[in-house]
Amino acid sequence: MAQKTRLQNCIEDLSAIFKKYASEDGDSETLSKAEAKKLLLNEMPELLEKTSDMDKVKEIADDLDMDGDGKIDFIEFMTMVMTLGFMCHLMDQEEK
Ligand SMILES: [Ca+2]
Repeated sequence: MAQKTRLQNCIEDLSAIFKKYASEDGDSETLSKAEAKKLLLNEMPELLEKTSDMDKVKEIADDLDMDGDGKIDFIEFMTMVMTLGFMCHLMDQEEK
């Protein structure tokens, strides 16, 4: 098999990160609010550095649940990743 590209590895990593946190309770297909909070705190520490109060973390976790079913599915997680990627891209451009 051909060696995986960086993009392929990135996509696999995203899926693995989602699974890692989603699997902490019985349902590995979705993140509970507690799992989402843990993911944000562990994986996006710089994002949350300035907003260290837990209310803000809860607010972000609530915002991720776009359909309001109380859980964050993979599509909702990927929407967050896409938004963060877009924000990083904009910040990079501003620095130039
Ligand atoms: Ca949801």
